[in-house]
Amino acid sequence: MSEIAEKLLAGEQRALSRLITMLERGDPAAAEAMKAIDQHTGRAYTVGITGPPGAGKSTIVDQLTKLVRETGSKVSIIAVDPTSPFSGGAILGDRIRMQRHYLDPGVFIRSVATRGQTGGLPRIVKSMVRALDAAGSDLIIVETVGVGQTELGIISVADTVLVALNPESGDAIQTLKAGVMEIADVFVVNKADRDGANQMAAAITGMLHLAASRPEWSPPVVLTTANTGQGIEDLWVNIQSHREFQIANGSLDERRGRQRKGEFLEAVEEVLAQRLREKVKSDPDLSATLEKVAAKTTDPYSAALEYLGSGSFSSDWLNAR
Ligand SMILES: Nc1nc2c(ncn2[C@@H]2O[C@H](COP(=O)(O)OP(=O)(O)OP(=O)(O)O)[C@@H](O)[C@H]2O)c(=O)[nH]1
Ligand SMILES: [Mg+2]
Repeated sequence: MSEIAEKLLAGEQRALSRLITMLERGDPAAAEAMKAIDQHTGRAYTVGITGPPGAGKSTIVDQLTKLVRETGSKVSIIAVDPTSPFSGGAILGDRIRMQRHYLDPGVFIRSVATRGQTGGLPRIVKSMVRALDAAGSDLIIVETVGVGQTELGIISVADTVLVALNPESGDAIQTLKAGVMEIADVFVVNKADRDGANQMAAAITGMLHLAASRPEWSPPVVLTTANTGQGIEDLWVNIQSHREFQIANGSLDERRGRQRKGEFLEAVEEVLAQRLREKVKSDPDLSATLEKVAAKTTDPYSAALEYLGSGSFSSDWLNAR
């Protein structure tokens, strides 16, 4: 077994940090360690939290962490930050929001910058969750911001998805329309100290009745005032209920299996896309086809099918490195 995997499984905090740094750098040795720790994952519970900017997600995470730490459980927090690597605004905000946990050895906090990258959740987040799991975290919380693919991508890693909204957020209905309704396991109406929290909760419940997409689990709507801690215990009780529900009916294993299948397909896509980019540079047949498409000698879609059926696209292409 790789040395770093061995140390990580033995609970060495430094090995965990080192592996995550290796993952961030795309170090090929990280893959070997990930392979070795895979069989040692599945014990941790992963909670995702998403919602519009400023909804209070980090404040909720901070309070949940405080609550769960009181039971002695180890908590890890991954903040997925969509800002550019240069602004660092959200990361700085999170540091202030969660500073009371930075000196606690039972809490691990790491930010992942998406650097404007579009598409689902950065793949590194899934690897990080597995590494944290194998290293002995009991609860892993992943925070993502915004409405879009990254936000919906939280479903690919979380056992329970929390969607945080605010009473005044006029974008709430918009948010719910953007596919978030389908991924939420628990709704959190945060900033319940402001006007309209109950109406907001009722509106969400109404929409859930209309959609009735998952009759077996109706997502509860929890009111919180995260900066005072009000409602956080209730939220934690609802997260645990969802966990127990999924364990009892076997859907947790199913969910995790689906996530792993998705990750496999994503990895295949990623490698194929990478090879295609290399081919565009090096394969004269492909360059000739591209020129024909550009000159309207052939249409793009037929040309693509023809190329895929041609000798150029052979096992040789697939095996190319
Ligand atoms: N009045 C009120 N303010 C709150 C509440 N919860 C959080 N806040 C404040 O709302 C602001 C944003 O909170 P964050 O926790 O940083 O929100 P976030 O959703 O993590 O923000 P981003 O990560 O930047 O999207 C902070 O100033 C918090 O102190 C609440 O329940 N009531
Ligand atoms: Mg935040």
